[in-house]
Amino acid sequence: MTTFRVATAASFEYSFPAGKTALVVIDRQRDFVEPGGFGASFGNDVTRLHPAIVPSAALLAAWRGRAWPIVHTHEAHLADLVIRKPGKGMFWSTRLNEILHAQGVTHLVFTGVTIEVCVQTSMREANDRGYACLLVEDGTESYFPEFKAATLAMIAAQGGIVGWHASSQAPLGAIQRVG
Ligand code: TIU
Repeated sequence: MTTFRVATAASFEYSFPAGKTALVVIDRQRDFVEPGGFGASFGNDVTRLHPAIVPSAALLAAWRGRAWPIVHTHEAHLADLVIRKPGKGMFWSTRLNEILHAQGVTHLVFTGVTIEVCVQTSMREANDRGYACLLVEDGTESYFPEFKAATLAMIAAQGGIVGWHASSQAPLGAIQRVG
């Protein structure tokens, strides 16, 4: 099995196996990135999330082109809270862990919004379940720049206590070099 190496990841090299690494796109929903939605209802500047869209799309194209696993989550709430991803983390009250295990997925590459809420919670849940996780720095965003900086710093601190982070060009470049 081909293994791709991301030498520039923080806080040390991350490597991921072809076909066993799922690309995760957390809650890339109009509710968070467009005027009139949930995010805007709190007075947030939704345009702050827009830079994450193109890098995330580039990774999606790479994963789709190779038929590798992709996870799109969708935050949705009904009165009974049983539907899709009802919480902040993608594993709580979903069948995702079973689905990933059935496909032999061991590594997760994270994009989506927002970094300090659903992305970070999902990555922490994944780390606790034994997945090796890379957060794509330019494929995720926050309404609050200081929260983005803090999240990136805290996940890679203490020897990568939650996982790794790198720019989208790092995994894309690794994939393109190997083919
Ligand atoms: N998907 C996600 O992060 N849900 C949120 O509610 N995020 C906020 O930043 N509010």
